[in-house]
Amino acid sequence: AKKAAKKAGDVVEAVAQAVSLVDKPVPGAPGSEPPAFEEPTEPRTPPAPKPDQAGPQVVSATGEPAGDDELVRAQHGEFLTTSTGLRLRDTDHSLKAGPRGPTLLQDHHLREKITHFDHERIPERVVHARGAGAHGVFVGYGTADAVSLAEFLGEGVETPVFVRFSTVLGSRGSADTVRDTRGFATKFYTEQGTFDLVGNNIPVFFIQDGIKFPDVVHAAKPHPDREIPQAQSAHDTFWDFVSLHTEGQHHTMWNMSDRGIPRSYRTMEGFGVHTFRCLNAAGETSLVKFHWKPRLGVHSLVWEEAQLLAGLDPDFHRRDLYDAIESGAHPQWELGVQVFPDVPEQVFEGIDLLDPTKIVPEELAPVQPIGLLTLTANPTNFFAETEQVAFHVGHLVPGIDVTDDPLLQARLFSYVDTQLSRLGGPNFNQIPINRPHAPVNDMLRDGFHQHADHTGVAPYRPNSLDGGCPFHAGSTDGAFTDVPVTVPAASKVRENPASYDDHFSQVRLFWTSMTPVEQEHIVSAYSFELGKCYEQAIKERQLVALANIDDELCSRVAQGLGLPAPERTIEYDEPEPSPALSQVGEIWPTDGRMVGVVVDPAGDLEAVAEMRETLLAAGLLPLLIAPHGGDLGNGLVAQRTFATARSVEFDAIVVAGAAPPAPDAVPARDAKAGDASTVASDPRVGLLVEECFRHSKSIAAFGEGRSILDELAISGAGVTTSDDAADVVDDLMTLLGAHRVWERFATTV
Ligand code: HDD
Repeated sequence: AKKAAKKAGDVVEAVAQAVSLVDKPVPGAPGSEPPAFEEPTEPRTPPAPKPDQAGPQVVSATGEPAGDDELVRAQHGEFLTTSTGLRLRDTDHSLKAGPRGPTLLQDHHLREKITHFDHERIPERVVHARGAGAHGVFVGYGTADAVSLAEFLGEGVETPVFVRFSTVLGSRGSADTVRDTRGFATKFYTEQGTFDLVGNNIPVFFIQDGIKFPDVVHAAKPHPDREIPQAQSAHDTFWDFVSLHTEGQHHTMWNMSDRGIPRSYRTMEGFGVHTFRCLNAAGETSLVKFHWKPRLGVHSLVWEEAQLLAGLDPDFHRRDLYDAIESGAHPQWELGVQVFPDVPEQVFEGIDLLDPTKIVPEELAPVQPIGLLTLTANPTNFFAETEQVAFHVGHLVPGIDVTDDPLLQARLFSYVDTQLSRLGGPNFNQIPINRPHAPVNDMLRDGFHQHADHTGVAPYRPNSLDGGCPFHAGSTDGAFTDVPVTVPAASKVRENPASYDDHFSQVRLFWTSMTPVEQEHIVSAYSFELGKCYEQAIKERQLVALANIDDELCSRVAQGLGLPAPERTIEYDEPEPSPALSQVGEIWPTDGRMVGVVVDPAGDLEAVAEMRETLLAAGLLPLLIAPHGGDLGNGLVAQRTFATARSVEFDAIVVAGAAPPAPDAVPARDAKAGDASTVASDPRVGLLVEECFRHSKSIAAFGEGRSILDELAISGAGVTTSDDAADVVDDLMTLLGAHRVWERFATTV
């Protein structure tokens, strides 16, 4: 080693000489400063693997749990080895003919390392490529027993789950806060086999028949020539498709509403979208729609925030989910069902239950809670878990079956098929994150990436050589029963039922269910998106669709585009609004909400410390923003500086007491982090507060902080000030429960 070090030293010296013409010190050269950090020379006791590192339990071909040794692939052994377990002396230098000579082909370690690296990437998902996942637990309430015999829904039954949230359109590296639908896919590792509920945060879909999925996705993805825009629907091909294909108008309206820009994955509803068929222990069936209801309520960003975040923190939703779980603010959703009688026509109150472009308003069929999901742990390895998880609407358990919804029927094909190229073969259910927790005893054999060491000689039925195993299970052994639904005699056709022709009544239902402020946001979203289109004909055609939804909506958007508002072309019965669709008006828990606190190190730090404790005790996350990082005094540490903080990260802002500016202070237009205390005059404080005001967030100030609000002329609804920090904290909690200061938004609709 000494010899090698000497040689390395020689080389460094040579380099140092070679570059000596440039007047720069060479790190590591003889005589230069030693490096600040030394690499450890002794192996340390490796950290214990996290509990979730083991992945779901592996079950061998005989149904017996496999040994732990088969699972341990984590990086916690003492010595570096090759993939075949050979201990390595050096992974930093390739084997060469002399220090300056060519690299030798025989260097297996070099080739293994580079080859493996070259193949590290797998194709991203064709849709829903960008996502974030988490582990958790689902606990059944037992209330679903009347409709489903699924054991995991039984009272108190705990089932491990993995949930993946996603955007639909963007690539893996795209921003989280774009206007888009969000995926909400849940894998329940039940003892009767894996059940996947592969839903979205929007209860309807663009198309009624899965055969059109490639069309809608091709239209919404970036243009094939320039591959722009990334993760956006604001472009010609998307609006071309939905304006021609008016069954997409309902889903589009949801995307243009605040639902298209969620505040957090934690504050989204989830929907199974399709109607499913459930079977209870008495053999009775019912039709069911699944809903996830977030405990924190349904909340959204405002459009400007979403746009700013896409640049300032493209990982906003991913980070929010991760941080909330790490901080113990475990996100929760109740699973609920709307239940309908399983009548032959599969229609409820005139709504075709097999049409995935329709909802059933909660006022007509209440969502009945059947269990609670809590996300408790972040993935240990993003690729292994979040990237490799493979969902499938066909992963069902006894008691839950599919219906003939033609969108669902096509999905039943697509989800296995896509994994063949994405995960490289048919054995993706053997990947740890996809492994069932129920014993697996299939007769699927061989294929790429086969990990099971199957025993026995007869993977076929019937057989006598393996004792006739495996046997069929009866329904009393927990077998899945296909519900023997009668299919009416019919001709083979490529047609939809007539009920599918109503493309507008429920879009209007959604529009009329919104409060004025939500309608205002919808008008702005359509105006923005269509304003980004180039083709006049597309804008005009979409305006006709809007005219068929609502006159006011159409004329406001037309005005924004500078086009005449067209006449309505389609008549239908006026729908009854569904107030349950609105996000405004309720008060929700505030756990895990982020509060930015502007602190002046020269101000009243005792009051700040006290307020911080109160906010933490209430489950909120206060982040101190100061002119400089590090220690602020009184035990307080800055988490953000004026250079790193931006309002969009916070749900509310508090301006804590600041020392008054010196009488001759000049507004520090170019103030930087680390400058002397400039809180009262720093324009970045003004920007923080003004943006929060514009985005209708709650604002509080106490002590001297009030003068900063006065200076900025910030007052009115949602602005709370007091001498005493305790008063403003109380007010702030109440304001945050409503999510936004709704009355502050201007409305003209
Ligand atoms: Fe899909 C992924 C949700 C219609 C074909 N879909 C995917 C994911 C979600 C949904 C949440 C991401 C799963 C994950 O996190 O891995 N998809 C939906 C919903 C739909 C829907 C709620 C309508 C109600 N999907 C749909 C149709 C087809 C597909 C009609 C094809 C006919 N979806 C796919 C896919 C994906 C997928 C190509 C891409 C990656 C994957 O499956 O694993 O197979």
